Amino acid sequence: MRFSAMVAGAALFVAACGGSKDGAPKAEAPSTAAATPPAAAGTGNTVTIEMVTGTAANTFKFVPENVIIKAGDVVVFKGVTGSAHDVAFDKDSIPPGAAAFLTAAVKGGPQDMSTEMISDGSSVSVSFAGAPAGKYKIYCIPHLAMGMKGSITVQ
Ligand SMILES: [Cu+2]
Repeated sequence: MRFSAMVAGAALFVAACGGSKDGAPKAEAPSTAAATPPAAAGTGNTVTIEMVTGTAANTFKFVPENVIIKAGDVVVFKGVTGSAHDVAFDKDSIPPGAAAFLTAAVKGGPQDMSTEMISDGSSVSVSFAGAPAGKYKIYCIPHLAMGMKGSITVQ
């Protein structure tokens, strides 16, 4: 609403100036230019989250467990040690409006918003370009019971 009001105001301002000059109103051109949304801000940074199996029995984790990124960053989930892991986004905790983004960006797993199994040495990258800001909770499906969880906060 605020953006539309600004566009209307700019158009009126231009119309007032242009109209008094030569009698030909020029209100149309600036309104189309102003309607173009700004490009999604993104740093293009890459953040790696390793998926590891600890030395103690039944210890599986994301390292680091919690990361903070900016929209436009890419998160690489890398299998490092142990059995294969996957990454599932917790549908019940994602930010408003994030479902469509995640459904399109995270695929291949046994449920919506989850990746295929990632074995040692391989990785899956997820671009957060266009991701709504907020906290995204993640977990590894086979190791959820063992507490393999984490979060990605998009600023
Ligand atoms: Cu796992």
